[in-house]
Amino acid sequence: MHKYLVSLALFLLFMLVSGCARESRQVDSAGILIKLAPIPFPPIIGESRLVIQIADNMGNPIDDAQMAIRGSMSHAGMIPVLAELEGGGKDGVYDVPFEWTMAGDWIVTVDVQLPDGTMAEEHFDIAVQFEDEERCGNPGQE
Ligand SMILES: [Cu+2]
Repeated sequence: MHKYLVSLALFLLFMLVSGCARESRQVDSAGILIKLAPIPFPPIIGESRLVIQIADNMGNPIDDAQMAIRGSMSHAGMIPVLAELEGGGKDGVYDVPFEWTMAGDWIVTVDVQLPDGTMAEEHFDIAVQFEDEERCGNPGQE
């Protein structure tokens, strides 16, 4: 029952994120499904986590994926933020520490490699909110 609730909560979270992120739920040509949800949501500047869910095209969770995670923004002078896995997945879910260093519109790229060499990549558009800091990027764009 507890496990069911966790799954339900994750499902709702992913639904929530996919409503805001333009490319959050796509199956790529390799047939690997990559979902991503920032916690907390909506994300704010500072230390946070990315909950990443990896499954095959039948929906079976994949726990032994390697991942390279890179967050960037489109403006000049932005230093990309890289994140590392701290172990494997559990039921296909990976919990990755990540720091949002600026507010504004981010693109998080997740590169996945499976033990058999299969590779997949997915991009997620994520809007990070600011607390006290100024919004980065061009204010005239909005
Ligand atoms: Cu920036």
